[in-house]
Amino acid sequence: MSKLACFAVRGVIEGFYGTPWTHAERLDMIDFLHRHDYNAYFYSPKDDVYLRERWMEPHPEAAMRQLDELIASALGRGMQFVYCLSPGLSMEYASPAHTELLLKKYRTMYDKGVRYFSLLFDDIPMHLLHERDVAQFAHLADAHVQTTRRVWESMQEWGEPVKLVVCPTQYNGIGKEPYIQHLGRHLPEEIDLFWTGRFVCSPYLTDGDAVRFGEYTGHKPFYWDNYPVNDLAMASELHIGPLRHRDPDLWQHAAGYVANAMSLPECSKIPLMTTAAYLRDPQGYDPDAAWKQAVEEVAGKDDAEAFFTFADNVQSSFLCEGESPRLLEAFLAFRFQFLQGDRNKAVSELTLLFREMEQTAHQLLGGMSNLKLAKEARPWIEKYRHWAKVGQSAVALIDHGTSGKIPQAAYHLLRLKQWIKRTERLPQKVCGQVMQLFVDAILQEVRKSN
Ligand code: 14T
Repeated sequence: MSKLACFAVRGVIEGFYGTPWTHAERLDMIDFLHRHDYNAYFYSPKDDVYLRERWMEPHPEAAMRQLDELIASALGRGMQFVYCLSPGLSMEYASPAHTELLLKKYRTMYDKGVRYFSLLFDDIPMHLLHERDVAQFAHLADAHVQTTRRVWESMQEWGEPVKLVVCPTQYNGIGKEPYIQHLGRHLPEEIDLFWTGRFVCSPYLTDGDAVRFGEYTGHKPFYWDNYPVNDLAMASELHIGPLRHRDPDLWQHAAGYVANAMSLPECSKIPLMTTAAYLRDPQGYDPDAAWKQAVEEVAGKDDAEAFFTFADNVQSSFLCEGESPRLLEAFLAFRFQFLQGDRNKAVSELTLLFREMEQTAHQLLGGMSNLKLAKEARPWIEKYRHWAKVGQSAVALIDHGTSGKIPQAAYHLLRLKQWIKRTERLPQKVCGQVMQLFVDAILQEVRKSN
């Protein structure tokens, strides 16, 4: 591992909305992260109420025992366990009592050996909510500066050195917005600031943006990369494609990097392995090569090929616009063959392709060696199987419809419509627009010939 060309902090954050990982999943993930050269796990599930809504209250005893185990597991591997609190929904920044409560929660973790903390102000209103805060602070950034400074100063008195990273309320943009400039310029340099780049989910993370952020805030950005997370409006997408478009020089201008994962931990491992490859060697990173390797490791040797065939149709996200490249190529070849060349050959090749697609789906649904991966990906594989059925009916339709076999064509048209209806009921995004385009083209061709 080229230790020099590297992000100092390389982490994964459990920072999504939705079902948090189970304790067993977390332990497994910490081990996975360690094996892939990550050095930090950020504990911040949005749905652990004791981190957000009920941030003032101590974790229940059972949860505390599990936290003990997670901390031991991370520290035992030489990794950081980062304890994150999100008090912004209810905290009165002007209240010394609230600041004390916040510090008490951090201190409990400090006493357990945690030395890395995060204070999150994301996803709250951009203005002050409490009357006393409005009276005491010039604006939200002012309140966040004062609170953070107080927390930081108290932590300094605890003895051992600690790290603190803050998530600003405005965590994306160009880095010169008034809120983030004020926050950055009034916080000590040692405190890091999270930044998701230009957007919440940024298609590109560039060194130019990182440098600008640094110039205007006085802090190198700590990248919070919202990939592979698939919560909220992205829930129908399964983000198993490789990390893309992160500048090879980003690490030089960044304080750290953390990937926000999906609530599906086993599926997350595929993109997270590609991210590990990027973090290990940003210059030499090859997304497609890393992806292939990741699928081989996570799906296992026996299922890798089938899973990869499937995954080729489940890569679209804000990182990657194109979908189903191999399928699309096959359609284009089919159209050419069908119109200009050997019609029968065109039909039989595409029939075979859709049969293989169905077989692939069956293999994955029937018995993958990685049961957990199979279970998590199941709804998307089901959708894939449905598209295979749509494809088979569509090819049968065009075959009969353009050769004058009207009764057979009518039968396959009916079947096609049934399968389309069933397929449309499944919300999972698979094959993007590619299958729809294909079906539309077929229907048009059949109409033409009648
Ligand atoms: F803290 C931030 F950097 C951040 O990204 N916060 C949340 C994050 O926890 C969530 O998983 C992620 C992806 O959906 O985006 C942020 O949450 C949002 C962002 C929005 F713009 C939730 C709703 C939004 F409209």
